[in-house]
Amino acid sequence: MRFPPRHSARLLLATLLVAGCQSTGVTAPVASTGVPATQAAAQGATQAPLTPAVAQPAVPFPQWLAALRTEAMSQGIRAQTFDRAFQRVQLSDRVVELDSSQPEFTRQVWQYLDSAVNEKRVQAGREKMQEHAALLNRITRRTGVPAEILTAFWGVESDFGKSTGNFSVIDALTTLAYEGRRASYFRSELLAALRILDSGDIAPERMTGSWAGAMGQTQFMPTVFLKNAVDEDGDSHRDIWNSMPDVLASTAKFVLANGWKPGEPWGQEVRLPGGFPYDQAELTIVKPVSEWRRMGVVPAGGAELTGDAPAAIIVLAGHQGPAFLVRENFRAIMRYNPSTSYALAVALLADRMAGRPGVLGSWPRQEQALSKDERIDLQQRLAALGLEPGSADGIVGANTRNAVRRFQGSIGEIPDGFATKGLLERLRQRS
Ligand SMILES: [Ca+2]
Repeated sequence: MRFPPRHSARLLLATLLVAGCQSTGVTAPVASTGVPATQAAAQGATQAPLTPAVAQPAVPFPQWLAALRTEAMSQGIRAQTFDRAFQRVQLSDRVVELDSSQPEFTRQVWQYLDSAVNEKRVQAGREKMQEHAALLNRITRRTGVPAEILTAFWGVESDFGKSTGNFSVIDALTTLAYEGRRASYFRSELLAALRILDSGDIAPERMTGSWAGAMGQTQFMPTVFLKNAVDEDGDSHRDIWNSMPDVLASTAKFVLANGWKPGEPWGQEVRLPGGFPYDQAELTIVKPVSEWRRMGVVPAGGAELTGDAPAAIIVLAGHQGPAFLVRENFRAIMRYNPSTSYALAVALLADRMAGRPGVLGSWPRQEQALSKDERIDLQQRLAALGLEPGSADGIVGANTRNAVRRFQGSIGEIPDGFATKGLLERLRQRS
């Protein structure tokens, strides 16, 4: 079984900024408020010293803008559209600051889930599902994406439209394309934003989003918008800022494009047997459900796993925390935002809104997150012992987790790969 990589809703910047969120499950990259991951990561960094922007613009801004205009014209964007969009363009110091800051501390997964999937949001989500029941039913009948999944994306992305970001998308993308660290990526997004303006979907002054250009209630980047935004209410505008039919139908289209399989669950919480081989608990290790069943994995709240679908087991906070069996639809959620914590938030919020139970296991809440310096120290000490944690970048990914497992195994601990303060202490005593 393979889960092919696809284009994700937002830039990989999110992944880079938030300490290895891609598959670590150790950190929680997205803000509770539904602020996009990119913005959230930077917000978490307000205590950290800011480093200067990496890229220094090579050409003066007017010259750069003239070249962009030529390029836009050559792509068929109308001069009128371009000139109106840039009439009042302003480079944003705040955007540069957010782009160049690195979070010093990341939240533990349960801290993130406490805010992303709390009782208040579950209740708000249930009310939204009732309010938009007819619309959701229509989209679900057509696409096969469950109403609670669509509503959960809406809740986690923008807190049901309350938190969509107030940056001018043109200002933000222009700043990042001109002097950001990933200029060519943002230049493409800026040109895509101009195509959206050219098609008349939204006026430039109403095109708002996060500091990184994630737009509207779905937090689509402009290239994602061009492929997936839908005019569901038939007014000839794809309006993910103000039209609920457009917001939910666009979400459904994107979720389907990301590989959502109608009729299948995202997965479920499970209990692992004593002696479970924790080196198998990685998103990349996929086995049929029947194989996990043979290994003694059982549903957290039920009797026996059923079926034969391909699935992985993930353990986001070590053997003391809950475990989840995740199927292909979990990967589809991750293509919206490549983070296990994010995907779990969407999945659990959907479950709760649909009346299914939340997490039954308990998180090891006494464990404090490692700081960036501590994560680097951990990696350097693992490397010194020849345990191959990968580069000492402070990002706890699969390599670091595997090195932690080797160290845990060597001192007789359960090799769950969870990097705790206690583990770092034991490592320090040995090196
Ligand atoms: Ca519309």
